[in-house]
Amino acid sequence: MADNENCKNSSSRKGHEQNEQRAKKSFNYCSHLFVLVVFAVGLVGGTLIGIYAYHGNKNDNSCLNQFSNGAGADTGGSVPHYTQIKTTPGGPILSTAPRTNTGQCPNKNPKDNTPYESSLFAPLTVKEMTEVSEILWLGKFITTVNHAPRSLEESFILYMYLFPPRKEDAIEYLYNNGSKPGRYAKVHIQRGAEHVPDIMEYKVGPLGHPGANVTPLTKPGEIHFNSRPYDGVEVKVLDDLLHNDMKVLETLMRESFDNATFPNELYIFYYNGPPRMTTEGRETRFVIGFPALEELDVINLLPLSGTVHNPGNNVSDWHPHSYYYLNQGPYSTVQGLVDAYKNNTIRKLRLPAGYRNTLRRKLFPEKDNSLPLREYADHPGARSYMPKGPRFSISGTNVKWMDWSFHISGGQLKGPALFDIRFKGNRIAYELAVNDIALEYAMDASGQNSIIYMDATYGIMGGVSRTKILNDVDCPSYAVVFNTSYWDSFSQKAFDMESICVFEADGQEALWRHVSPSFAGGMRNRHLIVRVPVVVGNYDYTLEFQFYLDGKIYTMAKASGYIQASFWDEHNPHASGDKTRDAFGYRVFEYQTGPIHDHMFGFKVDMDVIDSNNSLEVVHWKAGNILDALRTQSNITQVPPYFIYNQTRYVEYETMQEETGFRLNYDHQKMFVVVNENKKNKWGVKRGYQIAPLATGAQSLPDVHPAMKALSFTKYHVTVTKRKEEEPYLSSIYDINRMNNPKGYLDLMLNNESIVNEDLVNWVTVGFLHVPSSEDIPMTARVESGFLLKPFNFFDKTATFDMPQYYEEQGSTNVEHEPAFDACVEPNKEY
Ligand SMILES: *[C@@H]1O[C@H](CO)[C@@H](O)[C@H](O)[C@H]1NC(C)=O
Ligand SMILES: *[C@@H]1O[C@H](CO)[C@@H](O)[C@H](O)[C@H]1NC(C)=O
Ligand SMILES: *[C@@H]1O[C@H](CO)[C@@H](O)[C@H](O)[C@H]1NC(C)=O
Ligand SMILES: *[C@@H]1O[C@H](CO)[C@@H](O)[C@H](O)[C@H]1NC(C)=O
Ligand SMILES: *[C@@H]1O[C@H](CO)[C@@H](O)[C@H](O)[C@H]1NC(C)=O
Ligand SMILES: *[C@@H]1O[C@H](CO)[C@@H](O)[C@H](O)[C@H]1NC(C)=O
Ligand SMILES: *[C@@H]1O[C@H](CO)[C@@H](O)[C@H](O)[C@H]1NC(C)=O
Ligand SMILES: *[C@@H]1O[C@H](CO)[C@@H](O)[C@H](O)[C@H]1NC(C)=O
Ligand SMILES: *[C@@H]1O[C@H](CO)[C@@H](O)[C@H](O)[C@H]1NC(C)=O
Ligand SMILES: [Cu+2]
Repeated sequence: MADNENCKNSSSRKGHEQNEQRAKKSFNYCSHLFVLVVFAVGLVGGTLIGIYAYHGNKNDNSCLNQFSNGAGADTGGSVPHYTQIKTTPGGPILSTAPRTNTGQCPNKNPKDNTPYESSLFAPLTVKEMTEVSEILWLGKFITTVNHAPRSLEESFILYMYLFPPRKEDAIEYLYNNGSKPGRYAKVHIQRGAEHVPDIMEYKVGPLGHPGANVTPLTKPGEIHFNSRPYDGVEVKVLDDLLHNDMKVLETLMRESFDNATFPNELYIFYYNGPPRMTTEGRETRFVIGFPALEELDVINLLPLSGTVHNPGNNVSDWHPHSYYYLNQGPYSTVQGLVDAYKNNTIRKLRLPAGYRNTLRRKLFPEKDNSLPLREYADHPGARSYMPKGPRFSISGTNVKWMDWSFHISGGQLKGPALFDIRFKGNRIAYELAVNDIALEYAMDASGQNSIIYMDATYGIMGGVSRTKILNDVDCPSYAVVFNTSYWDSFSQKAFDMESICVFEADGQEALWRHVSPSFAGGMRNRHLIVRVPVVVGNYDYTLEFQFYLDGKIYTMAKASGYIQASFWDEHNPHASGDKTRDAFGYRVFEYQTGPIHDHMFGFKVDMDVIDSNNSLEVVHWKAGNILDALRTQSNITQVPPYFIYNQTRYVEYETMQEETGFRLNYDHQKMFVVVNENKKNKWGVKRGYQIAPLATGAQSLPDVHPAMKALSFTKYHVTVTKRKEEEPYLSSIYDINRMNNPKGYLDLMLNNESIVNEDLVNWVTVGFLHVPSSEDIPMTARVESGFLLKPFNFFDKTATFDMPQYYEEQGSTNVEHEPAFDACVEPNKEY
């Protein structure tokens, strides 16, 4: 039973930690189960918040039935009750008597049993991925292994994900009774078995039918082998290659790093991208670190680094070089470094004895039992649940809620995507998709300076990244959880992981309100959330889409997790006098500098305002003198006398003629509105949706920086292009590894094509700058960025007045309320 799952004693999880002098005080995870519900205010329906009277003994480890009436229930004088509300005839009728019905709330699974594959845009399933791998192995002999590849001389599947149908075909099927497009996979093959190794991409399908086609999407040799992303197979080869050097370093490591040895107490971190500018070379930088927290611990990186020359797949050509120790080097061989170390010609580091054993206690995100508990912190906090069961429904991966509908999609590289977003019967967007997440670091550390990550290269939703929904942390326990699948190149198998949750959120604030002497009205801001918490190495990104009752869509990206640190060197010659900060960041922990970097989230926003025939209007927010303002519309020559000042704000409307990239600039503010010239609202105005970036940062590197082509999506906040099937994404997963000759970057799409009355895509990039501070240790607490899609003359009026709401006229019986509900107890999730 689920309850028992929750009753684990936290100490058992870390029972293996013998060397820690920490109080093994056990926490009872059950305490939130001993509850009694008291409804505070009865005005609300739909999802409501319950206030729980705490009734648990935190030292009591037994787990009683949450819902047993009487036994263990201490009413403490609190009887669940409603406050009375008045109703209009035909509206909800509530009795004035206190309610005593505290039975379990109705609970049904909003998700039916329709298989994912029957949804047009569903992410590929494990079954489909397995089918693809069998076709490529048995049917076509494109791969040379169907199990874990042991060398780079094999041809194997790197990644695969849904190849979405052509938009034209999908629209025909969805809107015009066209035939249903088949399901196809896009597959990336690392062809190490070829005479000249390369990467190939294929389209495979239709899946689920005999006789699927395998269509090459690239030409042999077109994608250079050296521009491939890192994967587990290569990392294993590199680990083996460096094994001898690590032995040579044993004394240096023991003396410097608190008696640590490789590979038990030290590990090699490789992902300090990019490998080099050109595809002719592949130079992989590595840094030694303590795996104190996890396999990929990037907080405890140490000042020992090197580079492996590793182009191609002939490993006997590979060799390490450019060793650095405390930024002293380069030494072309490990022996060179060891000699210099032994003859005391270089500066040395001595971490204090026992330091390593303190890391877990200091850096794991566990409750610090040396700190006193805050008042009432042992009581469960406020909660939301659904008194009459879910108001949304899910079939396959198609979701419906309150006149909204959309399809959940996505893939392992680019992450989550939504398709065919409709509100009140109108298409709003054809595709709303995460495309890439770029980070650029600056730090004073060998092996790590100028790191650039493009996370889609590693996989945002599978690949290097893994996901798991933390029940009641990421999403409320009543949320529906979706699995998505990813292809694991290391084992050549497909896996499922919990990655997406969908739920109605209790906004707990007004979406709109007004209170006057004669009436009071308001609407609670309930909204539907599709949330995807992914983990790309050290960072956790929560990507989410929020659907509002008035037609707004918020797309948000939130960051948390561990920062990537660089070693804080007490005697850093480049630091200021007090040594607690250098040109790239502050000291944030014992031996850690928090290096500055940014997080830039790139999205594809294929708006279809009613249909695909759209234009982009830019509303320029201006200020100037009265005549300038009026002359934008007429040939007036005299300032009309009623203007009391000479200066005014005004707006100028511009219909963008050609593909353009825009940067936000507070001195010249702009609003971006996608309009449909052929559709007008009741007032004759072109119907539209505004795209409002909620960015706090912008790319600051100049165009001459070597990464700025590959990363050109970070140069703009909004970029409008004509939609093309052959321009599906704003970046390429290979460009970071071929920066001198990138081939799939956003700037390439900007070739002055006309965008008036066309099918448009707006590429939206938002993000923030990160100067880590001590509060980023151990965990960065949520930082966020995003953008808003807002109806803009789309409706004739605010679109919420078909909903039950709160309205009351002074001295009148004209009273409206949200639907009534019976007091009930939050159910166990059964789905
Ligand atoms: C949809 O197409 C099918 C088969 O092509 C046809 O039988 C059916 O009548 C069509 N329905 C509508 C509403 O056009
Ligand atoms: C260092 O570790 C070794 C085992 O690898 C151990 O035998 C030795 O006692 C340790 N030295 C110190 C100073 O802790
Ligand atoms: C691999 O490289 C080594 C050393 O350069 C060379 O002797 C060998 O022939 C190469 N192997 C292949 C298959 O090219
Ligand atoms: C110390 O070793 C380094 C590296 O081998 C060498 O370049 C240097 O000359 C040596 N210095 C002395 C004083 O032996
Ligand atoms: C979802 O994925 C998890 C993790 O692999 C697995 O345990 C679970 O059975 C999957 N659920 C479904 C419905 O496939
Ligand atoms: C303003 O005057 C110019 C030339 O006199 C004329 O071509 C134009 O149509 C006028 N515009 C408006 C808005 O009246
Ligand atoms: C406003 O503009 C008028 C006409 O250009 C000018 O005569 C007057 O001095 C201005 N007033 C101020 C306060 O600048
Ligand atoms: C697009 O137009 C701009 C300005 O007219 C010009 O500088 C640029 O070269 C053009 N780009 C292409 C790809 O034609
Ligand atoms: C788009 O709208 C314009 C303006 O009404 C019209 O001329 C054009 O034919 C439309 N294009 C399509 C593809 O419907
Ligand atoms: Cu950060």
